Amino acid sequence: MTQTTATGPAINAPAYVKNQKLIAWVGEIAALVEAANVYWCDGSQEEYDRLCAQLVAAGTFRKLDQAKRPNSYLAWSDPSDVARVEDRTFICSAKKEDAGPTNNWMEPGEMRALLQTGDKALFKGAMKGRTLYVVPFSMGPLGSPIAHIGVELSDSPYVAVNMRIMTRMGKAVYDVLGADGEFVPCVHTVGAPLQAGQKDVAWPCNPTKYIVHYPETREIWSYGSGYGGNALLGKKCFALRIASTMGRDQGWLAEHMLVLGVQNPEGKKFHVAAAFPSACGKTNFAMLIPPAGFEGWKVTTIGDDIAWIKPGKDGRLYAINPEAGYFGVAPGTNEKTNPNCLHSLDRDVIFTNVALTDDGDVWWEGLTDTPPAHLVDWQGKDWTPESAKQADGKLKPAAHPNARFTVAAINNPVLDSEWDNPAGVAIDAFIFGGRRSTTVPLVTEARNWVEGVYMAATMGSETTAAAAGQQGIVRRDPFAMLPFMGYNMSDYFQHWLGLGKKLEAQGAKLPGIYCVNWFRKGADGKFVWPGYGDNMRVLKWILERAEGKAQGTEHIFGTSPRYEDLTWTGLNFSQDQFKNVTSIDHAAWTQELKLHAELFQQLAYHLPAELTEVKSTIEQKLAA
Ligand code: SAT
Ligand code: MN
Repeated sequence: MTQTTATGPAINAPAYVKNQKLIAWVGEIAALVEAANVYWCDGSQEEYDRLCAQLVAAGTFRKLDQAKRPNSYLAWSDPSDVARVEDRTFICSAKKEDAGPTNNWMEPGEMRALLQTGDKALFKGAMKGRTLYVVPFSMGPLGSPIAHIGVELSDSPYVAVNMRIMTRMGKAVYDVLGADGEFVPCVHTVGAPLQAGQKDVAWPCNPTKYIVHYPETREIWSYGSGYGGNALLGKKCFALRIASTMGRDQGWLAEHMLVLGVQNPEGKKFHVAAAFPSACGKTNFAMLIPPAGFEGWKVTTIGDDIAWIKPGKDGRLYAINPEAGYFGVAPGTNEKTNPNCLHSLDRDVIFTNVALTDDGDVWWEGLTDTPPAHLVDWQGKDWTPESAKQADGKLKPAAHPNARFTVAAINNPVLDSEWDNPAGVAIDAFIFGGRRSTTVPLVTEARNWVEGVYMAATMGSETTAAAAGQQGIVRRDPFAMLPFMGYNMSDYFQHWLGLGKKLEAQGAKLPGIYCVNWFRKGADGKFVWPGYGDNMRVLKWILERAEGKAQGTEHIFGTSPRYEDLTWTGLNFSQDQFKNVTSIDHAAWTQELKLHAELFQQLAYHLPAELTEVKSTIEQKLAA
């Protein structure tokens, strides 16, 4: 079938695409962006290989050594396009209050003028000289009642191949979509039109960037960036920002959570969903290897970043991982910190912004204790330990701190057998964790759902390289959702409270809520808690609590284990060190509560009264 539009290229929709709304929309966008041609992705291996070869020819990809790293590629981005751009991310709801004080907002008509309809609208002619790729994808197992479909139109073949790894992408999506199925339309351009005869660059992008969401019409428009969550629109844009609004309307949750399975030595299986801000080790936790002394325990991965959670008929909460791959942080990943992850990366990987070794393989900070004698860094420059030495004696990183790998979930040696189950897995516990060098203890159990929601709502974290901007300052990051909330944060708190109340009224036993902090530092500035596999000690306590087995001690805002309540086999960790990571300093908490008050002031509009009540109770206990 050949369709043409007044101004656009031939659409040439394949015969298996039956959805007229989709075809019409592709025609409309192709005309707007003046794409040179339209290519419909089928998601096949042949297509993947062909697009990767095309990216190699264009200089975007370098094929890594076939023996060392089979079927793997390395991309280096433009140095200005290395992370999510939170200050360029917009929630364009009709009313400003519905985006809330934590989001950038613009009136939808005004934004549309800027992007689509105005004289100088950014998307007008944005794909000149480029191919528009039609990328159909399912977030969640194809046809699952929890899954949803999206279609991304992008002028980036890098996006097309990454989407094939990160989502269920390809032809089969059209079978689910049928003639009149619903999909979330996602439009993406790198914002670098090519004039006739103009030579392309390896990583086209634009200094002007817009990551835009229209929650009411469930649309995503992304301009100017080719990197990660800015461009792979199924991930943060759809699976969190748009999906969170769908969840609010339909009674479910879209969360920035990993999901893991844990089997105890008796063979009993549990499922845990855990929220941490970006680049706080979610992938490590999701692939944890229990330490010595935990024989018979087994941790398996359902997801490493995002969970969609729906109440089941039995009143329990069921989670799926809407993604099909991992877009994880490479630096710091090694044989000790995360061997499962390292082995996931043995083959079939797209690396972005790591360093290249002389033998055609990859390297990043932390992969080995001693760096190779020579590398080509992520900016394509020669790198040696001598030439990289900076004034402070530290080495200039060869890989960007936010360098990433894209790899299919099926590469994970500890992938959970239920990871693809359309029904999802029943959650036994929720964990929330920030990166805090002081104040917040190793682990605390909330005494009830409302106090758990309070803990999650007031979570703080020191910022990381996952977002452009200053690093290491503490910011409040409610539910680790601050950069990913699609609507008003206080309404979201209410949604959590309301869901809990509804399920409790049905007689359901809600999952326990826990707050953890792996990142307390000692006087020497070093982390006190060993983290990684040893987090199993905390996880075991949490699961035993959930079963009503383990003991703890109640304090001002919850229950924490005493030294004797954790299993210490195989680890030398003194009572003093334990005190260091669990002590609750009244002065620090008085200060912390002031910060909670500041947050609540910011979120005052629609802030649930239950949360202010929890805060007062903690304040009274602190004062007593
Ligand atoms: O949004 S990205 O996927 O680029 C990175 C992150 O914040 O996890
Ligand atoms: Mn994330």
